[in-house]
Amino acid sequence: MGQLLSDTSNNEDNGDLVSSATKYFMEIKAETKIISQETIHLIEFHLKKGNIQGANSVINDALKNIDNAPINVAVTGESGAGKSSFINALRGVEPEDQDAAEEGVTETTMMRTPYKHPKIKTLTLWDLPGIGTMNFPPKDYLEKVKFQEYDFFIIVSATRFTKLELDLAKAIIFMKKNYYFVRTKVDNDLQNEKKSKPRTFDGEKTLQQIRSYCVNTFTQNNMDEPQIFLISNRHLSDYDFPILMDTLIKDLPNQKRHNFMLSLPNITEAAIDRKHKIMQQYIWLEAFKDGLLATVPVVGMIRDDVEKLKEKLNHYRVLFGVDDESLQVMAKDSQVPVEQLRKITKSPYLLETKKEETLGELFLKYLEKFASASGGPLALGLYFRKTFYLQFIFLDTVTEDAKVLLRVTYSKN
Ligand SMILES: Nc1nc2c(ncn2[C@@H]2O[C@H](COP(=O)(O)OP(=O)(O)OP(=O)(O)O)[C@@H](O)[C@H]2O)c(=O)[nH]1
Ligand SMILES: [Mg+2]
Repeated sequence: MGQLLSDTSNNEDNGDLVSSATKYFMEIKAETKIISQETIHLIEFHLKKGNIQGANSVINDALKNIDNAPINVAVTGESGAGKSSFINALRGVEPEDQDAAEEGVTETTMMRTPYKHPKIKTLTLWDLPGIGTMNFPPKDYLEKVKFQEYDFFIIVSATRFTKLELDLAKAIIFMKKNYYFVRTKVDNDLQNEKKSKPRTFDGEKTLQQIRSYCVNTFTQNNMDEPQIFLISNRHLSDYDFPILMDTLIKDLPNQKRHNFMLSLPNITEAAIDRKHKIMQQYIWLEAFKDGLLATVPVVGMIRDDVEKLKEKLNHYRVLFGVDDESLQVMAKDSQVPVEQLRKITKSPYLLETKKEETLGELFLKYLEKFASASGGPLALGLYFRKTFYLQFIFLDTVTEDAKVLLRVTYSKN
């Protein structure tokens, strides 16, 4: 984040703005960018021409698009394949939670059922009946389940994929949508194998066997071997679940990546870091947009800023799963007392002021500390307002908290 502070160019120098924007976007990997290359070019184009208003409105539209673009995920598969469990895993809810997708051994999925993500309102996961149970040819099945509404399809199986599911995949491609084959319950397979062959058991080999067994069906049906993701809905940080998430993010259109990434459970430190990076991009865009129009640097902090910052911090805590409610759930799952979890995190105390001190004063103190750690006092005339630096500080704090909590609770599982 050092580069954000070192740039103190004044607002009228468009050359600096252009190079700063270009440099920032260049450093972000293509597969994690939240705005498209065309949008980046458009911003640069306006800036080069000195059309500040134009650049500002392009960023404004891009941010609105990121906030509002609906994401719809279709999850299909035969009864008992693990659809509900997969949906619950993606929504970060436990089966016994009130609005969890019902998991069970009986066939509970007869029609498509939408499940909204509890934190990301634009994300809906759709539980679809398996193609085998519907008795329709693929094209009709896709029409019935309203295929055009989804961003992609997850085809789930706890055994091998059926010929009908392979045909479904072909039909999905024909409709210009993406599909992903997901083989669930590999934890069960590994356990069974271990029981039956305790001496010669080799986990990697078993996984390889499951994979080639699945792939066989494709070659037998003259289809190219697709990537098959072997997962366990009970152990998300293991096997191919993290790779599946990376693949989904990479394949999504830029503007949908931000919310999808934020929706994902904190299963690994890499996943948390990814959330951090994606949120940083968003704040950066907001700050940059704001800075384009700011003619006078805002020196102090107004009460409105303070209120908004409070809201932001709380929002980040929820998104990163380090808010009070999440801590309670985590405490219950990991059997670590909630007070202990609170004690090892920093974000719950960020807004605690000492006697007589206002939040505004406290925030300025954070800024001073932050600035001196980054090598020097914050220069006036930054085109990023101070409130944005505070958002970066908050973001860093919740990220660190999420990692600390992951380490503590993971070691207990
Ligand atoms: N060990 C293990 N069990 C799983 C996994 N995924 C699902 N299960 C269990 O398998 C059973 C069926 O899972 P569901 O998620 O209800 O399957 P479904 O596809 O929604 O089934 P229907 O609603 O009947 O269509 C439940 O008891 C789950 O707890 C997994 O990855 N590993
Ligand atoms: Mg179900």
